[in-house]
Amino acid sequence: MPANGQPAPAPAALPQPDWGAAQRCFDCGDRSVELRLRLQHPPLALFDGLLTPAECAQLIEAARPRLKRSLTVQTRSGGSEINPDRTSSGMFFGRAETELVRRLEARIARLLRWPVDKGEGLQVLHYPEGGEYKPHYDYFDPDEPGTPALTRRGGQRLATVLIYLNQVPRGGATTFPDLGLEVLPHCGQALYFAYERPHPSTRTLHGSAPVWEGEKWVATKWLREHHFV
Ligand code: PD2
Ligand code: ZN
Repeated sequence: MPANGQPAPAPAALPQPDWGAAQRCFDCGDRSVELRLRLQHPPLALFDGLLTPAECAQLIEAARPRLKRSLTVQTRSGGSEINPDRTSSGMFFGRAETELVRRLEARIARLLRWPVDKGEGLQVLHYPEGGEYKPHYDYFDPDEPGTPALTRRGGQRLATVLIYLNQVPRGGATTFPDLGLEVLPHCGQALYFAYERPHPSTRTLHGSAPVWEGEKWVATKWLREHHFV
């Protein structure tokens, strides 16, 4: 809640698919994805086939040599820090850094009707056995002193797209404690959810459950209010 006690206003629009035609398949430009699950509050959907298995493998191999222990946003300063709640490694691609990244960004932009330039660079995460990410919100908390520094580059985060790059034999689900929902990683599937204001009432608390067997690879795309530099 901002200092005046009023909740942050909802943005005029959110990244979201066109639900109007109640269709099963959604056009992403060079391919289409199939809707598997949809929730209305929060806006959340699981799509099959955003990436092919070969594209998932290609993204993993491009990311692998650049992985570093994941940091999280330091909410006080707007910087970043190692966080024991997040035991993964990760890396960021620049926007359109490779042909595959550019294709994936174009698919997400078409599916969610949100311009590519309002997206952060794609992040790829690797969780080894035992790796997890404790529940958190992806938006920047308006009450934290570091938030103005974080939102200067493109405003608030409005939506998250998680793209699963492999199958995990046991564990590694994306969990939503307030919804009682667990999504098991499935290669090429994309989980989308949006938050109309930076507030827990959006019920978008989510985390990555510990990997019990094998490893987990996932890509994250965050969509912003404004042009992200
Ligand atoms: O890897 C996941 O399932 C996951 C869960 C929660 C990723 C993120 N958050 C994230 O990258 O913010
Ligand atoms: Zn998250």
